Amino acid sequence: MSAPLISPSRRLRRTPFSEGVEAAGVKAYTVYNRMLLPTVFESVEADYHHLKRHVQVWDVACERQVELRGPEAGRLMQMLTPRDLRGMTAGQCFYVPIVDETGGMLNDPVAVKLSEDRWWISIADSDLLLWVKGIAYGWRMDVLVDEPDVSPLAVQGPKADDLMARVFGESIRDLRFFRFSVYDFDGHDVVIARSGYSKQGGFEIYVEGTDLGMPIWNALFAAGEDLQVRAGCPNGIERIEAGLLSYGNDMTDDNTPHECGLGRFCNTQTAIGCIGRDALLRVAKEGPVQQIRPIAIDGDPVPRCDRAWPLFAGGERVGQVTSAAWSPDFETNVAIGMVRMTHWDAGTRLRVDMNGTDRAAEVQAGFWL
Ligand code: THG
Repeated sequence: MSAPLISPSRRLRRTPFSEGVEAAGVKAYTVYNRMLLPTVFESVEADYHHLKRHVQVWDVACERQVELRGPEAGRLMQMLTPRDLRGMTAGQCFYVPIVDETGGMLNDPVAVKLSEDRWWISIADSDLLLWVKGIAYGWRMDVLVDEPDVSPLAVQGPKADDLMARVFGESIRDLRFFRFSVYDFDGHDVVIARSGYSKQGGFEIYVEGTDLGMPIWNALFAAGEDLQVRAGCPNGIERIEAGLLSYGNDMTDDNTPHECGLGRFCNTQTAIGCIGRDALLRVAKEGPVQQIRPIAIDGDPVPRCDRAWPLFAGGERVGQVTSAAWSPDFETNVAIGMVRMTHWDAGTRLRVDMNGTDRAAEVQAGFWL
């Protein structure tokens, strides 16, 4: 069965790396922040095995930056998230839930503190820029908010350190997790963080402008031939095994961070001035009544999960599966679901309705990676 194509247009933005992605034989894209995001090169399974053994270069330019610049940048950043940012220094990245006034998730980006008065918010797939601009304007804050032309390029996999050391120098091996530093590429300063949307280890290069895009892409491929470097993309199987959540899939603005299992990234008591504080203090006190859980689905490989699959116990609806894939390494279907408190204990047996086909499933104690 051949899937319908996506019609290209100016509205669906290309990236500084699109030329390289196309030359590498991209087979499928999704749309993320109105930008093309590759989803398949060889096959999702072949890409998965390669990611876990070698090293891949990912065009994740769709992780757009919302830049905050000015004397009140730090104050605005703290208004946006219930995570306490007081201990965060320039050079650090923080995974930060962003919530609205009801405590509903608006995005789950990575905040990059470039300096006291300059931040990047590396966003997931929702129009966060409009929310941030509205808040800054409404509060008459002394801060500029815009989307700079900054395109992350991820280098992920067990050989990422070796590849990056060849292109950016040995010192990059010393970079710690969720820290960034500035490295030289051909006389240009580039911000590089040790981070990325996989559990295989690696880096994210924040490429400023378009001109350096293909030169950096090409340098990585030229340096990594013997490391079997390939073009890749966030992998649908690996990220479920790892429990990395996908905004719009696994959570929406109907969910609180606590429901999403992101309570550990909230310090609502001490995050003074954050939007949604009262609402979150309530849910933090009572505890959520449903929460994200790893779920194994029995039997043969499941079809693509492109809508929520209801979860049942007996005749009662107790939640939904929001992401699922066959895992070759764990030889089971791995899934992420939102499950009601009454049925979220590890070992609970459930039924999942996959677009009309019923299957047995079980709540797991933890994610697979
Ligand atoms: N990198 C950058 N921007 C991004 C993503 C990214 N924007 C979109 C999307 N991914 C945002 N979502 C996530 C989800 C998980 C993580 C990062 C971004 C992540 N989580 C780790 C974990 O949960 O184990 C580590 C969190 C921590 O310890 O702080 O990395 O990938 N630039």
